[in-house]
Amino acid sequence: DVMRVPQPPTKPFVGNLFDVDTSKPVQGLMKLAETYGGFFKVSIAGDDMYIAGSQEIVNELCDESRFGKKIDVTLENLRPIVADALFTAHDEEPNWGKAHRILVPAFGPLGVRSMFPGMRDIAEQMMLRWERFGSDAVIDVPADMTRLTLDTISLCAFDFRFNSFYNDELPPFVGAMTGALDKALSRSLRPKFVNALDFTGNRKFDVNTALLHTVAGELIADRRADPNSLAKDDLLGRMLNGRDPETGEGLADENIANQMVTFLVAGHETTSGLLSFTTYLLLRNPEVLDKARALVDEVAGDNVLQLAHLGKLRYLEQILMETLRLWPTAAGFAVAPHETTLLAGKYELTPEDTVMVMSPILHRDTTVWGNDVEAFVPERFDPARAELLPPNAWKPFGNGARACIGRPFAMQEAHLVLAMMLQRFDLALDDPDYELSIHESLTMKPEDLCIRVTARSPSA
Ligand code: MNH
Repeated sequence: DVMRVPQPPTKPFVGNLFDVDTSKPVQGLMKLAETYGGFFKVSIAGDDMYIAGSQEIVNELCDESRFGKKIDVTLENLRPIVADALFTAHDEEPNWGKAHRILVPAFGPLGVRSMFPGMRDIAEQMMLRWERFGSDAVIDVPADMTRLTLDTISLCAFDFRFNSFYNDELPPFVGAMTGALDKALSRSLRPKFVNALDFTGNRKFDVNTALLHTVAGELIADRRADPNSLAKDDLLGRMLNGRDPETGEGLADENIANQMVTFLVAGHETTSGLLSFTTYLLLRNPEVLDKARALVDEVAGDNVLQLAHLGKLRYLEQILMETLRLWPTAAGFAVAPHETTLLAGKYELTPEDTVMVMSPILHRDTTVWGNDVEAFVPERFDPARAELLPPNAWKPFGNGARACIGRPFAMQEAHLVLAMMLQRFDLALDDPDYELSIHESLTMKPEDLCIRVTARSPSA
């Protein structure tokens, strides 16, 4: 029998808008889940959507024979910026398959290992800066982590240096990217007619978007102008030279530019949020920090960190996984059924519906994780213990064919940076009474998280 999906009482015109703080929608939905459970419906700015957060429901939604990625309002509003690039493409758009097949090897284990020197180069810049400024300096963690991840993805993917650690002002490209993203996001939370009337904002959005494509286009043109540089086999090189094994076709320059902007957008805020939350959680859980640091000392001493060290630092990876359980920086992904179907045998869903899988809710399902869901316990991901988790209980990187292609990249980068931080510094909160507050945009990150660092042994 078809049943009605639980929904908070709605108000005329605004639906559930007031149940959900529009500046912090994810945290609002986490709160609603405490009352309405693992599957409920909300209506925001005239759009209905379903919120899924129990492992049982999410497990069903992860069955790709019945459900697939939905281009929801948020993704739709990103399409004027990046069109049919990987993140925003519909499954059936030809450029998705083409780019996916060309890029999967580049993001695979071998491809990502070859990026290790670039990752260490940028991480070293941040460590040196922290050492030189010393323990009097207050470090804005999310700000420095964003410099780090932006510089890392652009160096590793396009051999381009933003040099964010050498400039106080972020480059115009970054301003244009943030501006365009913020506008796209605010469009998702407001009715269409309000958006249509924002002439100044819309004009600025177009200017910002044009700048992103000009910069990407120039990087492409520079490569094409010189055969040696065209032969590089970084991500940009693979996009310029690679052929899709299925169709034999390459990617058009316009699509390559869309992919470049996508990597910068998808590749930096998420990983910087991860490193920021990790820093916060370690400072709040000193016994975990001590255990991790003892391991780094044992494995690497004060040697320059190598790829081989990371393989022996599994516990640090568990710390990152547990951080992504509590604060998955990309908090959700949207799915819809291929055909009208009954979810859990009782809730009717059609292909026009949008179901948001909300991982911060899923990752707090007490039937999976026990009653201490708020506790930071990296031992949950000890291989023997993690094996016992039910399927699709941990989804910070999305699902199936449309899951995050950058996962190995992000994990290797975060793993390395975490190891270097532990190896080289004593860390402390600038304000010992700091209370976690979370800023939401396309991703989540801790707000006003400031630390001080002291070098453990003076470097030569
Ligand atoms: Mn990433 C898709 C989370 C780092 C590039 N990413 C996704 C999805 C999630 C996600 C969730 C699925 C979205 C959806 O179904 O709508 N990504 C993360 C997290 C991190 C991350 C939590 C870091 C931590 N992502 C990165 C990095 C890159 C990247 C780094 C690039 C270098 N992500 C992508 C791309 C997609 C994606 C591209 C779209 C893949 C596809 O649909 O083919």
